[in-house]
Amino acid sequence: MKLTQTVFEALDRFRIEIPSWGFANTGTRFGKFIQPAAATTTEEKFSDAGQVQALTGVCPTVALHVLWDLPNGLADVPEVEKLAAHYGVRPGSINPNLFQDQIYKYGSFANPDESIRREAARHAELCVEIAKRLNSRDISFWFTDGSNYPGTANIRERKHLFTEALKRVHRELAADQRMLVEYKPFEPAFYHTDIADWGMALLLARQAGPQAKVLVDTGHHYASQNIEQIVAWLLDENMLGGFHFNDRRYADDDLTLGSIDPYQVFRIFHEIRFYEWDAGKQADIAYMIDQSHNLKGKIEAMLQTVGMAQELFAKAALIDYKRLVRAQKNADLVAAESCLQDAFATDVRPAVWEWRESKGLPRNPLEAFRGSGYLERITEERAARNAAGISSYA
Ligand code: AFD
Ligand code: MN
Ligand code: MN
Repeated sequence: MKLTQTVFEALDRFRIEIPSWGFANTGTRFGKFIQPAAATTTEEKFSDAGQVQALTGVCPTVALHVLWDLPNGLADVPEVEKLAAHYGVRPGSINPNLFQDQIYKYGSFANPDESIRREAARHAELCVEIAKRLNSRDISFWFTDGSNYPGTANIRERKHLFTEALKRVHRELAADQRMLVEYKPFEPAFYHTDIADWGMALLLARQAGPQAKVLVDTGHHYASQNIEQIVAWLLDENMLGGFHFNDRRYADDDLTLGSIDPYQVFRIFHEIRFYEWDAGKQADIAYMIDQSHNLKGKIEAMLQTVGMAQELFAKAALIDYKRLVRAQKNADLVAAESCLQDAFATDVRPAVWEWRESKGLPRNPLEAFRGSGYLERITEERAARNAAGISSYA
């Protein structure tokens, strides 16, 4: 009973945001494999996100990418509001696009050309305004700014440009909004990336203002980095805004969560639960997915990730912190470690299935999706557009 009750309590509070771009055709720099059922319009993305929400009940918001989902900016807001109401999933974080236009070849906020920096600032302000109109709390910034060769950039000057630009964005925020600063060590810049690690993001967010926080994308770390240690530090500094969840073997591979290293995700959830146990309050963190699949079916991969996230979050909820703290204080290493390993080894799936049934949801969302006929229908509807290479992703 205790296990079921603990899992129920954990799942009752766990929500995770899905990315619109996770339903569109994407690829690597070596090409795209077009999927006939991929979403090619904002409406199709809302429709697919609506399916994931209807089948899981824990994805009430969909992250939007401004250029891809609102190509006409504010003029698209009424349409997005209509789609959200129709498909039962609300707009979530707003993602500026400061990396795709040709003008950003040498950067956005840190571009040597002042007129391009101004253009980037204008886009950022537009994104804040779109977020206001859509009642989105978070504007989530990721920058490709950096350089490809030594000696081609003044790293300190670029740091100052980012400080000024992020301060300017912060001044536009409404009182209940946040700006999330995402870091990434490399790609597409190959020599230096201006916001390359959690320390740089922390400093810039701090300088921008009190409503700026750090966003941790689990794929944005070197292979050996201890991500949960970064999470613990940011939590302790009250600077963790949220996550972009995905998995990776080598780089920012955007694989389905837990497909490579589920124990790492569990350890991240442990640090959050441990903080909450100590603080006696729930961490105000945005759990978001940032994945896109070239080979797996888009909706199936999203359902896999949501289910995995629920299971790992439920496992972390089983950790006995009283026992853990006692063992830590006594330097009883095996006992302390066992607190985590016992929880991780527990099969929470029956309790998760029960929780879903108690909410009137399918025990197995993936199976329910496969039996729904939705995939066959959208394949029929979208195959021609996908074959013609129509996409609102690129
Ligand atoms: C890419 C980037 C980054 C960003 C995402 C959405 O690596 O993670 O958050 O696109 O713009 O994955
Ligand atoms: Mn990301
Ligand atoms: Mn990424």
